[in-house]
Amino acid sequence: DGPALAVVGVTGAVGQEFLRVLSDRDFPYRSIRMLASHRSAGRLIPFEGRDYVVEELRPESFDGVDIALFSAGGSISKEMGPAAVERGAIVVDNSSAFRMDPEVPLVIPEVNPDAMAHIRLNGRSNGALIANPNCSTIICLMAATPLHRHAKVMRMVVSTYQAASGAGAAAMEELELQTREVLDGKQPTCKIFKKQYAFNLFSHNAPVLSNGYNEEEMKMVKETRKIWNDMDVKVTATCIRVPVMRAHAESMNLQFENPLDEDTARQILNGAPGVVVIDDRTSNDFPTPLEVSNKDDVAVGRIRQDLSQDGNLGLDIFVCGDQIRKGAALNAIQIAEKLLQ
Ligand code: 11C
Repeated sequence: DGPALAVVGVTGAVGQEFLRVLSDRDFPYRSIRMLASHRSAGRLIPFEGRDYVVEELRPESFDGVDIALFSAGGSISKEMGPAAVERGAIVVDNSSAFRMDPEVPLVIPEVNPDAMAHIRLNGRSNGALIANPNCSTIICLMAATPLHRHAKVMRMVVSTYQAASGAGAAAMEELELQTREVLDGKQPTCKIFKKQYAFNLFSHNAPVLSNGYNEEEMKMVKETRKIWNDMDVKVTATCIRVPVMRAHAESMNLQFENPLDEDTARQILNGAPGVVVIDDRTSNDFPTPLEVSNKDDVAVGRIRQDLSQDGNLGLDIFVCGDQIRKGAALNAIQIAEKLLQ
């Protein structure tokens, strides 16, 4: 029993993670369609004891589908998302295609579930779009929101250390290959990124805009305002790609309207759903990307008062979260779970 599902982009890194998360969480479904481009059509995907044939994605693929989980890039979402909605499916889209559309809720279930409260899975012909935020935004707001609720964030300065997975499975392969090549004294193969990635880091590969920020940085600015429904919150970000496989890290400086001391902040974060605190100063034990890889929770540490701000009005924190899981697939499936409630 349960809804009829479709997974769009099932052969990609996030598509494969959709399947793992559905299984891990015993998500109920009565049928599941595995959809991808013409190139992948015909491949067999084993899932929960059955082999599924990957079907080529077409508008008709959504006939009879209740929930469609999309992760096949923005242009596929723009083309096929509306086709799925017309056929009555609720699309949970992992791309940036619809995030800033005022009609489309942009949801982190722990943060703003009310934004999707009007969307219900009740029978057919109720198509709708729900957008999954950018991974860096999700990981940032998982930690910042509980503190924001308590003391109201006025300004946030974020620096990211982003993993290969954010650029897809091919980028993860490139990192592995380059690491071997460099250790073997060979010239590293640069296909996805223009610069050597292994043993290096560089500014995020998203296009740089006329204001000097890149698109990834501006996503953090705009998506935060929409998710918090606070057009006044000031966010400035610097996004960096680091040679880590699948979890992003972020250093965040928060400036509050009301005082918040570090012990209270630690307590708040300890009680926040989807957040785990790793903050042991004595043994210098703080979150790392490896420790959160393949995990659901976002880890927070280095929780300390910002000494440059008087009156306990600032905090510094360091956050790590699995980009493919909470940054993408898990968040989308938590949205789908809300639809079932
Ligand atoms: C990254 N956040 O880590 C990016 C990738 O808008 O969903 C995902 C881009 C997006 O590189």
